[in-house]
Formats: sequence, structure tokens, C-alpha cells
Amino acid sequence: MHYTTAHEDTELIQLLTPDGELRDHPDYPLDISTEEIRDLYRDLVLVRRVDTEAVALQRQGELGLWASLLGQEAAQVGSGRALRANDMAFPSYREHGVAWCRGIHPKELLGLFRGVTNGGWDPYEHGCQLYTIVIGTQNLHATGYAMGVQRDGALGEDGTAVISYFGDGATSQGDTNEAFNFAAVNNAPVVFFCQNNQWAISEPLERQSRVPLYQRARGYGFPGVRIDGNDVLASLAVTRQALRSAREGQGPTLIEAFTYRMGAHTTNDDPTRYRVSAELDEWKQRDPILRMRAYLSDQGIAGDAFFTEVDSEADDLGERVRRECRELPEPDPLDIFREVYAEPNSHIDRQRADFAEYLASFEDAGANEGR
Ligand SMILES: Cc1ncc(C[n+]2csc(CCOP(=O)(O)OP(=O)(O)O)c2C)c(N)n1
Ligand SMILES: [Mg+2]
Repeated sequence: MHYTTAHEDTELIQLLTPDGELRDHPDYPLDISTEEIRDLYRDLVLVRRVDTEAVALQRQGELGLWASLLGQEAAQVGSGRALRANDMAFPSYREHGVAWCRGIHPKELLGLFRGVTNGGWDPYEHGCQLYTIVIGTQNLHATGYAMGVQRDGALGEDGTAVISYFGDGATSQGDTNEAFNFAAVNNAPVVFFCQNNQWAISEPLERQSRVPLYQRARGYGFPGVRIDGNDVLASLAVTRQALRSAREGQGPTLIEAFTYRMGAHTTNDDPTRYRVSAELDEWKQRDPILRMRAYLSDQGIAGDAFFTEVDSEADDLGERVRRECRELPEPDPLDIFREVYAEPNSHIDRQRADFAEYLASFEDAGANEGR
């Protein structure tokens, strides 16, 4: 008996090889301009820079925590750019690339990880809900939202599709499996986008499933596909098609983006405790940015001037991210009580008053010490 066969790359959809060669796929024609290809490269580089800066800011004590997306840029940017303005995304906590594509400014993400905001952004303004830490729960939210879209009669060619982002570990959660079934029996317009980054903190993929994750969909009665998650073009083309199918009333699709979490689970984690460095070295060969760069240069779509321009844009962005993080305003400690219920609530009012009194006790103590 052996466990590895279930996760071999038997049906991996790949349009761009790790060496940067473009391969046609009969089911997923790539309908994209050279300008859009350059923009995807730019997105990948800028998103990685935001991530690198955020890790550094955490190390400098400016953030409480950060969950790095290193290695997962292509899965996120490809699928994020497949979304239209009136689609709705339900992210987990590592979806900085998706947030980027939805026009959410990096400082909104930093505010969350700095602990100065309880939420972040207006989900309706961006077509992107707030980050979810509770593993798998957003799959239920997304399914419910998608059923709402059906009931609003908002399907059709120009209608709304919903996408939910989650990890390999989340596939073991009850919420995810309930969402799959609910979405299937209701034919809900939702795309389940699983970033299989091979790890759920220190638990390897083999601890989550005896079958490849994308094959799970079949048991619920909807299609599942596995893409090369480090291939931004495959992510774009396959997600576009799945969203179209959802919009046009053909129900859910599961996309398993086969990728790798190149960094730690979060800045609190040390992956050298549970995985070997050879694994990381192997995945470095499949880096999502390097293959796009190779493709762009080999095809003469972009040259040194373009790469230098993107790098300097990334430097400017890095500088802005560092500055804006430090400038984020401190919240009033009592704000948290204002954001529990939409309507006034006597219990919350009492707790707020108690907490205000508690805070004031420090001021009194400070006064007594002559500060
Ligand atoms: C319901 C629930 N159980 C446990 C946790 C603790 N937890 C945080 S991240 C994580 C692993 C998730 O792994 P995966 O779904 O693969 O996502 P990844 O972090 O790899 O992106 C766990 C178990 C949680 N946040 N929520
Ligand atoms: Mg994972």
C-alpha cells in the first residue's frame, strides 16, 4: 500500500511550462492580448513585493502577524484577473494577490495584521468579502451568496459569479463538504478555488485526502479540475471558464490549483521543523514569476526596459507600503463595541461602559504616579 499515487500530476492543466514555453490546451484556449500578459507579469511582481515587505514589517514589530503568499502568486493573480467587477470573491487569510486584483489597497490588509482594524474594506465596493480565519467557513458563505444570486435573478452572460478561496487543509472541514453538497444540489453559481499548497501548517497533503482533491467534486456531482497553480495563464483560462459556466447556470466547479507554500505558514511558524529543504528547492524550479519572465523575453513580448520599469515600480510600492503601514491610525479601543451589532444593544452598551471605566483606571493610576 502506498499513499503517493493519489497525488501524481496525471491530469494537470498547464499552459505555461516551468521553462516558459506556451502549450495550447484544446479545452482552455487562451484569449489574451500581449498587453494583458505583461500586466499579469507586473501583478505577480508587485504582489510578491507587497508580501516581502509585509514579512519584513512583521519582523520589525510593525505587524502582529503575516501569512505569506510566496509561491502562490500565479494561482491568485490568474484567478483574480478572471473575475469581473460584478463577481464576488470570498477569500481566506492568504489571498493578498486576489485582494490586489480586486483593487484592495495593501494598507487595508496591513491594518488587519497590525491589529488596527477589525475588518478592512467594503466588500461591495470591491466584490471581495473580508478575510476569513475560520478554516473552510467561507465556502458556506460563498454558497449561500451564490444561492442569493440565483434568487435575485442575477445569472446570465453579464450576471454574477461567486468564487471561494480555501486551502488543502480546508477540504477536511465539515463546512467545505457541506458547501460542496449544498452548491451541487442547488446548482449554485460558485467556483471553489482550492490552493493546494501541500501543507496545512505542519500537516502534509497526505493527511487530508486519499484521492486527488479535484476528484472530490465528482462525488458531489460537479466537475473538478487540477491546474498547475504556478502557471498564471492556466489559472486565468480555467477560472474564466468555470466562472462563465457558473454565470450561465451550469452550477459549481472545483479548481484545485496545485502549488506550494514557499514560505512559513505564518510569521509565527518555522517550517524547517517539519519539512526538508530539498522540497523547497524543487518548487523553486517551478517559480511562477520566473517562467513568465522567460516567456516574455523568449517571445520578445518584453525586454530589459520593461523588466527594469516593473522593478522600479515594485521599489516605489515597497516604499509606500512601509510608510503607509507606519502611518496607519491607532483605533479608539472602544470602537470594537460599535461594530458588533447594527442596532443598539444594551448588553454591548454595558460592556462598553465597563471597559471604558477599566481603561480610565489606568489613567487615574498614571495620574497618581505623577505622569
Ligand atoms: C476551524 C478552524 N480550525 C483550525 C484552525 C487553525 N488553523 C489555522 S490555519 C490552519 C491550516 C489551514 O491549512 P490550509 O487549508 O491548507 O490553508 P493554508 O494555510 O495552507 O493556506 C489551521 C488548522 C482554524 N483557523 N479554523
Ligand atoms: Mg495548505
